[in-house]
Amino acid sequence: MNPPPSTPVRTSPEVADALAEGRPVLALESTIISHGMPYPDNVAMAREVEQIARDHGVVPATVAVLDGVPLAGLDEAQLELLASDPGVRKVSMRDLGYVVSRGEHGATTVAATMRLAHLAGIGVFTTGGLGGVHRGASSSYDVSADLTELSRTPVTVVCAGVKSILDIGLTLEMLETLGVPVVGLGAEEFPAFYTRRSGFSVPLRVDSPAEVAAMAHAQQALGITAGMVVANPVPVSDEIPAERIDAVIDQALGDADRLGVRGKDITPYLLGRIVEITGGESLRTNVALVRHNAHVGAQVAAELSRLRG
Ligand code: PSU
Ligand code: MN
Repeated sequence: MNPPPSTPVRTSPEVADALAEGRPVLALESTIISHGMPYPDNVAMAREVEQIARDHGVVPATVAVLDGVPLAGLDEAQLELLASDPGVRKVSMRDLGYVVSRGEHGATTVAATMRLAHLAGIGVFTTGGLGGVHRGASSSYDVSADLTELSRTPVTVVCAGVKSILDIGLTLEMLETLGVPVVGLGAEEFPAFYTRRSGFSVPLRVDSPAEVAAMAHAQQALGITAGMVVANPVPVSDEIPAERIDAVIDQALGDADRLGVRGKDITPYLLGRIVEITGGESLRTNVALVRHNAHVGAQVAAELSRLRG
């Protein structure tokens, strides 16, 4: 039964059983593990979000490529490897064929995780933050493939918005152009990851995971192939005030510029630098918002499986 012959993604027995029986499954990404947080906080976070899904009666499916095999559903040793092996490549859409053909290890970004989740038959995915349009994109052309993938793959992505290392306004405009709905969960303002404030209104508002699931279900009924962004603000008790984190981000961006960091390395560099500058405070906020997103993602997955049941 495993792997199912119709999909190129190898699902763990637990994930395969849940999918076959129509029980809810929640996809989780791995770039956040390998390139988004330091060891061992990263592996602790990865285990914790899996447990949160289970506590909601939802099967977690962390997605990655190991030894060239696309996987949905990892065991302890595989999570540990992703968290600690410096040879794990950051894999976005353009990189998938490369790592698979060479038998390498890859940690999947939002874009690549969405695609593999969809291929495996998983419709809901939780992460921390999305990629988007970088500041200065008018000259660098640096726009994350996460946005393109959201336009063509019907997976609901629960996140805490996007960081102001990106140009939030342009990211929202681009998502609108691409036909990707962005819904604020219980929020009028689009959240900026570390803070609930961004200065931008959220285009659409919903107030429960059930409403999110109903919307994903309606999109499917309409034959819309785009995914959806659920912006779930960081809990008030965990947020870093906007003015404080903005100053830190400006400092980190300045450092990146001086060092000439760009392309796929820019987001991992900035995340690491922000942890350094804040003396670990940003990491605690990052873990807290991922946890919060996992609770919401699990509830959306449960509601969606009920609707599709
Ligand atoms: N934002 C975060 N943490 C992350 C990322 C973004 O707060 O780990 C990762 C995600 O995997 C996202 C990727 O999909 O960075 C975007 O990278 P790029 O801009 O190179 O597409
Ligand atoms: Mn980029």
